[in-house]
Amino acid sequence: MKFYMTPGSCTTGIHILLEELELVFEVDLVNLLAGDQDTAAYRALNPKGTIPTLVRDDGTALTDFVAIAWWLARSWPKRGLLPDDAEGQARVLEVMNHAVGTVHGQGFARIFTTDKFTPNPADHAAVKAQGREIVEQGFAVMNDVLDGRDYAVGDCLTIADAALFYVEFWATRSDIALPPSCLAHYTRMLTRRAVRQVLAEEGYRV
Ligand SMILES: N[C@@H](CCC(=O)N[C@@H](CS)C(=O)NCC(=O)O)C(=O)O
Repeated sequence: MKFYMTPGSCTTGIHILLEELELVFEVDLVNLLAGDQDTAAYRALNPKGTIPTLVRDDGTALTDFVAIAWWLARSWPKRGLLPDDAEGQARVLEVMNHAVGTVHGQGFARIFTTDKFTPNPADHAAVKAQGREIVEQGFAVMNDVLDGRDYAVGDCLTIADAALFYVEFWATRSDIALPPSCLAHYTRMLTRRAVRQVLAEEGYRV
């Protein structure tokens, strides 16, 4: 498989899942600042011009964090990255959509890519502040969810934890304080071999 990723981006979450599953894959680094995601070759794989993209062994490309994570968990079910029951699976989706759609897509996106939300530089500070508020509210919700449990939906790692981890990682690097249960989750994730390996490979010392 070929994994299109950018160190320190949302693709870190998928990178962790690939390592947790001990899969063999090649990496293709996408330089977002240089506009690699807008080249014709990349758009042919992923017309949305986003990362992550995963090209599978049959040559087909899969895009979107939640879709890729779900496909990985379903394709290697013995690793148990997705609960068997409908309730557990729904809870996984609930956390993932919150982390990827709200905390990242609505919150951090306003902070990191402010100009996509307003054409007016005079509004940038307000948009960033709004993003920060969304992120903080998003973690407050997750803090209650995580209360009394080791991982996002119970005692075992699931694909939801990879989504939650990358937004927690961004918070620690953006001077946004994680509430206690999110910080405990983040710290627990950092004890995992796969997580440490991925961060080291992506150039981070934690
Ligand atoms: N909802 C999509 C979007 C992911 C996303 O926003 N990725 C960012 C990087 S973290 C991106 O591709 N940005 C492209 C750009 O800024 O042009 C997904 O889950 O894959």
